[in-house]
Order: sequence, then C-alpha cells, then structure tokens
Amino acid sequence: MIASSLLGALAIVGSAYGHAIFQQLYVNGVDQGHLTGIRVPSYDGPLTDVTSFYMSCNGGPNPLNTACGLPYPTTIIDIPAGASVTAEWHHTLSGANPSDSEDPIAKGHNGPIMAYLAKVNSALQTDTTGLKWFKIWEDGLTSDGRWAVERMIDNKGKVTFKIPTCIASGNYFLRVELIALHGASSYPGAQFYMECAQINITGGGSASPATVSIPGAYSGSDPGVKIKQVFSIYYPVPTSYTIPGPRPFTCGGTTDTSTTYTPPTSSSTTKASSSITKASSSTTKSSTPVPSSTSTPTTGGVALYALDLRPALRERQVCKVSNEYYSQCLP
Ligand SMILES: [Cu+2]
Repeated sequence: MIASSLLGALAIVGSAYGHAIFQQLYVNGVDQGHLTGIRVPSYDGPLTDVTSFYMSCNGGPNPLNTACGLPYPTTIIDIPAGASVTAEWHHTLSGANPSDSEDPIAKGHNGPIMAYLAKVNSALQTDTTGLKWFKIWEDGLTSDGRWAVERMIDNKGKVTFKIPTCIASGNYFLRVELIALHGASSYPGAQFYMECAQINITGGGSASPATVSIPGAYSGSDPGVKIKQVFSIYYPVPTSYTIPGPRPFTCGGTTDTSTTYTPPTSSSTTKASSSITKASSSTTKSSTPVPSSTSTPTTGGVALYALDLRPALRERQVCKVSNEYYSQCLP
C-alpha cells in the first residue's frame, strides 16, 4: 500500500510494517465519517525525532495528503463539551480490514495512546506553528501488564475518552497520538504516530488549561521515550511506564485515583505544574453515558471516492520534501 515512488523519494525510517493512522471520529457514539475532518498522511509511517516540527500534526516524512495536491479537510466536527469521543485507528487509510493481521496495528507495537487539544482561531487553518497543547487523556501500561495499544487492538482500533466540560468553546485541533516502543531501547527509536482532527467544542466553560509546545513537550531522554531495555517491554512484564508529556488536564484539577498506570515519580515536563493533575484516566464522574467498548458504532456512508482518489494520486505523484516546512509534489 505504500507507493513505490514515495519510497524512492523519502528516507523511510524503521520497519515499513504494521503502522497505523487515526482516521475516524465518533462523538457520543455517532460516526462522523471515514477520513472526515482529520488531516491524514499519505504514508502510515512513524516519526521518531521528538524535536520535529511535524510532531504536532504529522507531515514531513509522512506527507499529509495535502502535500500531494489534495485539499485540507473542509469539515469541522462539532463536539459538545463533556462528550465522549472515540478515535479509530487502522493500518491503512482503507479502514477496517479483518483479513489484515496488522490491522488496526501490528501486534508488538506496544505503547501508550493519548489525546491532546490545541485552541485555534479556525480549525481549517493550515498553519500548525506554535500551537499550545494540553493533554486530555492518556492510557499507558496497566497493572496487569497490558498496554493501551493492546486494548485498542481488542477494541478493533477504537479508543474512547472525554472532552473536558470546563474548557472554552471554539475551534481546536484534536491530536491523538500512539507511541510504539519496540525500538525504544535507543533514541531515536520509539515510533510516534499522530493525526489531528478539526473540531469545534460547544457549550464549554472558561477554564484555561496549562499548555505545552509540541515539539517541546518530549525529550529523547524521557523515560517513556527511551526505555532502558527494549525487551523489558515484553519480558519480564514491566510493572510501570512513564507516559511522556504532562498529565491530563481535568476540570477542577481533581485527581482521579482510579488511575490504572503507575504515575511518574518525577514530572518530566514542564510548564504544566499547577493546573495539571497527577493522575490520568478520564473515567469519570459525569452522568453522560459512555459507549461501552463493545458497542461498535456503525460505519455507514464511507467516503469511497476518497479511497479511490487518494491511492491514484499517490501513484501519480511524488511528494518531495524540500525542507521541514515545504513539500513539493511532482507528477
Ligand atoms: Cu510500525
């Protein structure tokens, strides 16, 4: 599924197998459409340089479809504050494929999954420079030795979290990120996968969470980015893992003691401090029903034209990255 022209033009880092793309969003269980409102790349590979500009919303080594002449998504997905949001990952842009053993992601890509928001003037703006992010959810390693990625595979690519009730209404980028740690014994080695959805939060409040920059929030020496012994993520079964970045923002700064991973002993990031709490897991005290992980939202109305168009474009064009900020598409 990788265009050979891309392989020729770009340096591909790491294994070409089993990568994943966040490509579909559900709001309170309602499908918002495949590839709708999400800036997806034309290649499903990882980033490994935590200082890269593209750590925010992907691109560069994995050119966004926009780098190949396709327009940015024109949809902004409305999400009520407090809503339950489900992000769906798959191996390729074709979506769910039960016959692909590496869908939604190859086993062995164990690691954490997390979600961040950045307030923007317009979720249609193309510029992702200087965004200020706050984390709203994270899932790492639970005490049973299982990883967020394993739970995501169990749920056929879906991860579900809540939008905080108290944050300001308006346009945001929703950045959902997965880190695969199988190569994390050295740096660069950990594989970062992320896409940004264009959203509009309605009915919010007035909280202004502390923010971090991306790149900036992670360092190559973070204990969650460079793991001392790579095999320790498989055997012996690890007992704790420090998820990179700040702890998720929660309204009122309350700490959810039902957190299921071992919190870091030293806060590795940042400007976070005061209003970012020490624990994770946004499972919750709200009365809004959360769709259970087994209630699979239906996926009607797949935008087939997009699936047909994009591979064709990928084969016709070469996306040549001139520098960090510019990619050129050659016929
Ligand atoms: Cu991979």
